[in-house]
Amino acid sequence: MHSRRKFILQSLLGAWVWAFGVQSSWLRAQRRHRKNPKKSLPLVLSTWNHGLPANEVAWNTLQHGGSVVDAVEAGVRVPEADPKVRSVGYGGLPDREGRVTLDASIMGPDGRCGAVCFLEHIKHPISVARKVMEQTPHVLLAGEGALQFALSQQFPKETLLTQQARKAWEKWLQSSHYQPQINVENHDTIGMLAVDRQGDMAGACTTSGLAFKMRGRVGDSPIIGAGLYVDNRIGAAVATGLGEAVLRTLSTYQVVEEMRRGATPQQACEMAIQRIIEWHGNVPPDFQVGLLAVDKGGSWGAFSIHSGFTFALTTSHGSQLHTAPSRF
Ligand code: SD4
Repeated sequence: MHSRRKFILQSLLGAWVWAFGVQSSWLRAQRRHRKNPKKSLPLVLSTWNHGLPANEVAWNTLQHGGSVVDAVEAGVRVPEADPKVRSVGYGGLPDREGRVTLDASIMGPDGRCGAVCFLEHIKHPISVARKVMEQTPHVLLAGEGALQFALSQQFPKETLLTQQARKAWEKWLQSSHYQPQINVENHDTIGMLAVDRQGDMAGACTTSGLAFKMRGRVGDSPIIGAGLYVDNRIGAAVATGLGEAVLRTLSTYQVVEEMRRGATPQQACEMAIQRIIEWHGNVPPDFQVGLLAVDKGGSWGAFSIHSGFTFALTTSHGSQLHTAPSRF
């Protein structure tokens, strides 16, 4: 009994230390922004821990005169090329047939956007998405057609399945338990938003999607208004987590529309997460979704269903990793 009470007390103390330590870093950053909003621009915001090195490249691109579109493209190419990142580009976990299929989208300040989905053999789907935006009259190319287009644009055809990813797939095959849910081990799509000094903004989102998904499954990341949305007059938002939940409610479009109606980026993210929870019966769902948003003034917001959604923020104050507040 004595040790049980000690355990409960320790857990409560741990939760308090966690809440104070983690949440306060996020609150401090928001407060700093409110005091001096002008200093917050430019700004780069991206999902998960791998956002830190990605933000660095995006930030340097802006500092060297690149546009916001150049910045988000260059930024998310970092995890796309990193074989240790198991949910984006090269090294991403394959579908249940052992094939790596990628989804990506990009959207710029002029309202133009481009995307690819169910794309195989191309290490940088985000750059193919940009070519779709700039070189075609279309928004989204899929599968074989997307690959054909990429090859016509001189992207090299590569093997994206690494030894480690193959091993993970072979291990999965032993049980072949089909549970395409987002849990702690497999969520790390990169979504990135950048705002320059003038308040112009762009976003990018790239992923290998759910590990061991059904062949042909496409998530929210390449769908404009689901995984990514930018309206340069208002703000921008990006999503990570279970794509089906985001697709059902078009979360990033909702976030931007809430901001249009006067919500702050933080309030807008909270409203869109609430919509997902309501849609799924108003009980704590067994999946994760995280949202990030920015507005033209460089205010930003972050919110997730469950705790543990980290994001990287880079401003002239430097880069920090924060944990978003969450509903549960
Ligand atoms: C998907 N939203 O394909 C992506 C997965 C993800 O963090 O975001 N993982 O559903």
